[in-house]
Amino acid sequence: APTYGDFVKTVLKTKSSAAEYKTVKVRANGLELSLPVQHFIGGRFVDGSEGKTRPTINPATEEVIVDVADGSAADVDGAVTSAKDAFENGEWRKISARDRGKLLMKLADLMEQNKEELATIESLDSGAVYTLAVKTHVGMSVDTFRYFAGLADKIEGRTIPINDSRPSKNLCFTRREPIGVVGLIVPWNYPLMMVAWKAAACLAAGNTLVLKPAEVTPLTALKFAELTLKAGFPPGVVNVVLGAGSVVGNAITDHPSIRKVGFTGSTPVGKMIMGGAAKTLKKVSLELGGKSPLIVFADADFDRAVRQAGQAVFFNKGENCIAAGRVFVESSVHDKFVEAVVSDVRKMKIGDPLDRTTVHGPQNHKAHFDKLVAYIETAVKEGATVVYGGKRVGTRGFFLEPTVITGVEDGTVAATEESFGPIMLISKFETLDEVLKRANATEYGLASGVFTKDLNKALKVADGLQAGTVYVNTYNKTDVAAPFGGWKQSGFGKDLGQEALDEYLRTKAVTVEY
Ligand code: TAP
Repeated sequence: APTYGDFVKTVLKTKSSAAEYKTVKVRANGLELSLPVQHFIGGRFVDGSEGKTRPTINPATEEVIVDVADGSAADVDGAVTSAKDAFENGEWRKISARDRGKLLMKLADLMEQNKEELATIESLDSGAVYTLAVKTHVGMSVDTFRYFAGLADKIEGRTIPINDSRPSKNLCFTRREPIGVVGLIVPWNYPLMMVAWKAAACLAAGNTLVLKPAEVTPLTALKFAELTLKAGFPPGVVNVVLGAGSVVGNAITDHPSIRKVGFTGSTPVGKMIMGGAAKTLKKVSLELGGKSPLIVFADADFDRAVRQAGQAVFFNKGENCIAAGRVFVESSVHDKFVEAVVSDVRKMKIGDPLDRTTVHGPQNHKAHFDKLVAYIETAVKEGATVVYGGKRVGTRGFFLEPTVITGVEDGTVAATEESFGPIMLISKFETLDEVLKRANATEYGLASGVFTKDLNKALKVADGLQAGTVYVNTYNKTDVAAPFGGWKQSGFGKDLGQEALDEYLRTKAVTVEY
């Protein structure tokens, strides 16, 4: 178990400056962790204007890890002022695109060098299983920064054959320019990775940013800030303000000098952000909730479908935006499928996320755990059957058994609302047309999957599914190079892939007469 330390004065010397700030030392996972706990504004860790703090809780033990700053609208304003100054007057806009890419690459290298520490902090703060945190939470964050580092000097405009003003001639070309100060608001399920998915594209495009991590998982965002300092990012390019969505998030959405908000979170908050951003006509991109269907045909490679369906639902304790929210199984193999899934789930080791043999850790925080318990109760009230799990594990920590539920009727709360937890809902189907219709009968459209050996069926289903991502004979195969984002009320705008850069750029058309 971690031991909890006192404030320690930390001095970080970089080539150009020396920063002095508070950290808290924590021992966990055989490591001495050093946790920054203040806002990061203008290249310095600082207390908030109101001096308020709030605890961040370890979901495996329910103990306080550390107290961190709790910000205000004034703190956001300070961060925006720094970000604006860095964008308009600082070194950031003067360095070449290639040097910007090098800084991002350096940041990725530092993240990789510190991956054990980052993954341990993620595990303590979010309950992520350590082995997964190393590979996905941190590993994919490193890959994301490397991918966008490589794109920084490949942002190109076009030359366009407009009509000449005869007898003169005209040259028209476009420049792809950064937008300016960008606000990033991220959730708690992959705290560092959600920062990386947005910040890497945002910085590669040349913007400066003000980031608000989720209130319940602030710690890796602060380590990220510390690493930008070590990498040598100019002050004000990256700013982190901690605090509540209703205060700090709201202030970001409202701030007139922020020209774009990149948001990942729930659909209701996404709508509030879009409404708020309308007041100053900010550009927004929204990665929102999902209820992703996974369709298993009787002719699928059965063992693979069972294994992958388990991953599709239980990966990261179901706190995965693309988690398969509903599994449709062709009726002839339904019972066999349920049996096989339950047999796999039984073997999942639940416990301390830092233990290398654990595969299922605690849910992220108490409010979320309580919501999941209520969700299961609702499903049962609606007539569904819990065939496995559904109960709390132990009395300390927010551990929930991986749960398998059958007999979910279309149109019920369970069938239509996202759980965001380790709950597999299985329904039977008879025909392709029927299942496609049922799979699309949701306002969400984030991801989807289909398992079949029949190429025709696979392609027909892939054509018909209304979702930003379709997986065929696989699931969760997210790659930094592939665009990722929802349709319908799952939002708009892509993270990852070259398309993500568009979210953080604006086009200028320049016309010359000669
Ligand atoms: P939200 O409640 O939407 O929170 C997301 C972020 O928005 C948090 O930082 C939150 O701050 C902030 N926020 C809350 N109210 C705000 C407001 N009025 N103005 C501005 N910001 C505000 O979601 P959650 O509970 O953290 O995450 C679960 C949901 O996120 C699920 O629906 C899930 O599907 C979705 N999600 C989607 C994806 C993708 S990629 N589509 C990925 C992860 C999660 P606090 O710190 O106060 O909470």
